Amino acid sequence: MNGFIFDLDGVIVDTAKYHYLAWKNLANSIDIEFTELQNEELKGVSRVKSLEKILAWGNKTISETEFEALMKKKNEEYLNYISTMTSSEILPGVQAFLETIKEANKPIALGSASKNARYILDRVELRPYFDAIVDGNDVSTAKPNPEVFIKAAQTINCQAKECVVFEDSVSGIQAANTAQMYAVGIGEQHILFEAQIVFNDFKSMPSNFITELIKK
Ligand code: B16
Ligand code: MG
Repeated sequence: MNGFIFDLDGVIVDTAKYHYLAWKNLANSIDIEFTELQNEELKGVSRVKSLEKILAWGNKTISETEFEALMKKKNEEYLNYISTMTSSEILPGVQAFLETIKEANKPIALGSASKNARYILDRVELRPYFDAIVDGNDVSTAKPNPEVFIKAAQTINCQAKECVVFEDSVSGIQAANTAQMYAVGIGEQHILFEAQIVFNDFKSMPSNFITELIKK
């Protein structure tokens, strides 16, 4: 593989827990129940689409102005949670894996739906590893549309078929598959079964898998 593309939330850092808290508080403030299971469905989904889904679950219709105000409120609370993040929140094995790719001189890109991606990478001090960052500010369509990964591959001058994508969400795996990239799921096999291969985390990736992936 010649290009290594990483999703952010759920792959590099576990920000899903902060998204969950912020969405739950917001949903409850407008009398909508919000469960951890529903939060699963928001993984990889853009901020706008997430709020649309929550409102649909709660059978609520609101004005455009209210919608904008709720989006702003959710992000302010989320930013508050992530403002204290440090490198201790990098998921197991991620930094060592990034080091190995760097040593192999392969380009690394970020392909995230989040508009806060750059800020988070700075907080956890991983920004220097990335040759390209494509996030929610750079795309007009959300995963499962492959736009974010196609742009990331173009930015690092790699053919789609030479790229591997690391993803924790079903929509992200589908996006990678549509882009004809090699999709590696980070999470649970029964959820991410559409990926070519699934690992619980980077620490459980056998070293021969990594070596083969670099040579592939
Ligand atoms: P923000 P990823 C996604 O990031 C999250 O998984 C998803 O839960 C979130 O709603 C989305 O980013 C937008 O995030 O509100 O920060 O713009 O997994 O694609 O890195
Ligand atoms: Mg994710």
